Amino acid sequence: MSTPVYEAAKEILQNNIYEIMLDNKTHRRTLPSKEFYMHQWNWDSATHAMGLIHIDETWAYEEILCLLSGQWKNGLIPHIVFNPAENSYFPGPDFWKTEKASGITQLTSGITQPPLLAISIEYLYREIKDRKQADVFLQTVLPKLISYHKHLKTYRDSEDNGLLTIIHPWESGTDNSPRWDRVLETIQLQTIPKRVKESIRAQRSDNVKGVTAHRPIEKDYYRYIYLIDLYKSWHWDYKKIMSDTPFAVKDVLFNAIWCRANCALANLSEQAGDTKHGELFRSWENQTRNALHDLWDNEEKVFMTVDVTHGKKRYLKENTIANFLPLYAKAADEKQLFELLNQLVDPQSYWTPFPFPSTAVSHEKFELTRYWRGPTWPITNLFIIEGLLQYSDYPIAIFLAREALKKTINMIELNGFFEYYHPNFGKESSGRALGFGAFSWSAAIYIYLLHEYQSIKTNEPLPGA
Ligand code: 2M8
Repeated sequence: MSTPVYEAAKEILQNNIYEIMLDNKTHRRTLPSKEFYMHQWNWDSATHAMGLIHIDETWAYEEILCLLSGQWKNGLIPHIVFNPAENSYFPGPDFWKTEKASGITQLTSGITQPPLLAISIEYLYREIKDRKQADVFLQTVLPKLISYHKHLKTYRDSEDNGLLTIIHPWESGTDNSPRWDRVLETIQLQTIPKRVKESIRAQRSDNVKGVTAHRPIEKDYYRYIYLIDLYKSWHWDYKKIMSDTPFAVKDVLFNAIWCRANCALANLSEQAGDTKHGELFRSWENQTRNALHDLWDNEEKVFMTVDVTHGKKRYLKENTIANFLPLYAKAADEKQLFELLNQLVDPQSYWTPFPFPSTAVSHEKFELTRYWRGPTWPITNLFIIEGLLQYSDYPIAIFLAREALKKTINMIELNGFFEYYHPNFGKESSGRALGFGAFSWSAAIYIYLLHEYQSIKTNEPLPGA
């Protein structure tokens, strides 16, 4: 495959490679963007590898192995693995101070991100041409994936109801989504220590390097950093964090990925001849699918987020992009599917000129250009496309998957590889591409989509359909 845009995508990924020597080993990772994100992010890297596998297989394994080198002794795979020589990103390793708790030499954050990794690894395993190498790769990564999933299940679902709890908005990957507003509001700004506020004033730079109006607002940012400071003061003791955190939420997006990741891990375990783990992860997959299905609210027609902070059970009904993620986990029944499709094709909700906005356009909290409160993101488009393809018995779902694919590819080709995009170009023709540029996530997703769905340009059935 070689078109100028495809070559540009490869070039971005190549330019974003970052190498460090640690423990006498070279670690090669792909940064999200040199304009700001100078470290390795968990679910970005899981996605990068799905594009990299089509360029250079070794590079794809290295991306994953490098991420896994940040795995804590207790199984947690953190959301950032830091490059020690880079100090422009805030909050950096000095702020997180996770060294003692992690038990490893890599410097990392202390929270995780949507557990996309098993899904990515299953895809790599399928795509690797040298089958011997594929098995070596699987043997290396499988025990680490298993310990990550067991860690999440133990600490994040101790009640065993199938839904994991996230303890920071950043764990959802959709940082400032309106889903978090009502939980974050309970953290009084006056209770945030002065020194935390001072560090933010002195060091926050995303809103200076990027466009302030497109980034999370200050009040939210204070709470993000406060939560980190709090967990640090509890020495990253996850028992304490889970019982005392002021932010504990069962998120639909995170759990839909968890469901599908357990399916991937069950398949990988079976592939490796480990039927016991195969059965275990299959049971987790089914348990989460049923729990997601039951989060449906028939009045608002949304899958609800559950605030479980301090033992409460408060259902939140914000209509955001997370609402479509149960499709990705095949957790929606026929009635739910049709309700979701109605919203998807409604220009007042999600069918904007460049779909799918991260919050429904009709939502009072929708903001056209502010990060995860309105803009369109390639990663969530990918989930929606592949979610629709889960419903291949319904020609309308397949039709919409094809339309969504074309629109996503077109959006990237027209605007280049940016962090996120204006969902409704309208008059603002100068502001179509938003966030930081030369963005690896968008480049990798573009490459992945082109390879995975080559039939897009024809009318052949799509894979999975
Ligand atoms: C954004 O999140 C980081 C914090 O993790 C940030 O704003 O500094 C989110 O879009 C997240 O989903 C993404 O993984 C990360 C790197 O691209 O940036």
